[in-house]
Amino acid sequence: MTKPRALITGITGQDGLYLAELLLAKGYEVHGVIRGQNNPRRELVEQLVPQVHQHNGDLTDMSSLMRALTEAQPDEVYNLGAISFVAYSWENAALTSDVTGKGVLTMLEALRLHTGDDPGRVRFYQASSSEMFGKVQETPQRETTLLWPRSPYGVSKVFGHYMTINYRESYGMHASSGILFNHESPRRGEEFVTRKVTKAVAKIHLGLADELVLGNLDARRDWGFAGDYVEAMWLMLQQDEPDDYVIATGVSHSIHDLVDLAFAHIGIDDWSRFVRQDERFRRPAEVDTLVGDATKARERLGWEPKVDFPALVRMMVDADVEALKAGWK
Ligand code: NAP
Ligand code: F7E
Repeated sequence: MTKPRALITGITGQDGLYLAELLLAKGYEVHGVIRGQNNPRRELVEQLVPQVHQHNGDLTDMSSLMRALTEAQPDEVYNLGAISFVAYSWENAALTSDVTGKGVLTMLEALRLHTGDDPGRVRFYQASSSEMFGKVQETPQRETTLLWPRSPYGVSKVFGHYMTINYRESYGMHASSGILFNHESPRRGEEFVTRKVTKAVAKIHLGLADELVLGNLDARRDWGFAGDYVEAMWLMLQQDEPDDYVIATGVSHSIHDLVDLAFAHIGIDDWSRFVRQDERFRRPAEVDTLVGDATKARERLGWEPKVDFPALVRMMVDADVEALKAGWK
């Protein structure tokens, strides 16, 4: 029997690596698009998922995507590539729009040309985001909640989200969009708040640092584990009909709660002497609070998160302590 084939953009990122592992375990032949002439994260892919077939490509370069599709001949395409750091998106709004927004159109158009007169033969997943809800118009947020993005990143994701819906409706593509709330792991980039906190706490625990500098401690997020969330991506593409799904835990916590849990795990209850706030880490427009309603995903996909927030924070602190002890970073 021939193996199903998947092509992943953003394979060097947190989700790309977990998704590649999941698909390989399910017996897929996995292909990944990697950008840049000497991308240091290429090694990570070689280390963690050496079976992945690598293709050079960039979301801003349609011919590179067409070439990757021709070489990989995928049954499923997962579009995870993006400039994904919200704070950075204000500093590089045009670049973020080109990659995170227009890059989705470029990928969809490459796929439409690739599939010719049978547009439904390759299934497509778009990595949409809870950042699209921004200044929330309803709580909890669900698939039908009005979108009100608050950053160039959020606006770009809205463009990609509606383009995905438009290609589904215009051309009959099997294109689904996962509106994923924040999901984290020991592989999370160090610029994001969870990993910034767990790495600093691990350093403080080992006597390698004595300060953690943060921005807004009052913002609230619905945080889940990335390993659980990539399963939902795969489930969406196994449905007969394409659709859009919110993926979330339904529980929200503040940055303050995150810091509490991380320090408690190393035995520190009063962390005030270690934590300083700095305006530098505040955003021009904040998304104050997010919490998702994943009822549709639970009912139609049978998806549920397995790791809760306290367990996730402990997992991340432990992984950072172990990595620091082993001298990895
Ligand atoms: P991530 O770790 O930041 O990974 C982003 C990936 O996109 C990296 O592989 C990066 O490659 C790639 N990329 C950047 N610019 C590119 C370009 N011009 N062409 C092709 N690829 C490019 O993000 P993540 O957390 O895994 O998230 C995966 C996707 O889900 C992203 O689209 C993100 O916006 C979205 N999302 C994430 C969350 C979350 O909480 N994690 C929630 C909702 C939605 P390099 O390694 O070369 O930079
Ligand atoms: O910020 C606050 C910050 O950068 C979370 C991306 O994956 O999830 C992510 O976007 C909150 C914000 O993630 C610091 O102001 C306080 O309120 O970890 P973050 P994000 O902006 O929610 C969504 C769903 C995505 O789609 C994105 O791609 O934490 N915060 N102090 C801080 N944030 C950071 N990064 N650093 C701080 O020092």
